Amino acid sequence: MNKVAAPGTGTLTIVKNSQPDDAQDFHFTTVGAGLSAFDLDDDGNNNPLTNTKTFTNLAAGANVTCTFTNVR
Ligand SMILES: [Ca+2]
Ligand SMILES: [Ca+2]
Repeated sequence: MNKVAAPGTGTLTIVKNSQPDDAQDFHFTTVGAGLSAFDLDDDGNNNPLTNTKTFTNLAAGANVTCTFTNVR
């Protein structure tokens, strides 16, 4: 089944690129319809976390905010 985004929607991708790569987890909080909190790390593998998060079908023109906290 093909999924086609509804007209007038957008996609947001957040990429965490730590220097150097590290297993540190970064917790992101969000403000905006269609978003929810998530965690990323950048240790070079996907287990269990990836370094990217994508939200789709976001309303056009909506303001969104993503904030991360470094707990180290
Ligand atoms: Ca990196
Ligand atoms: Ca990882």
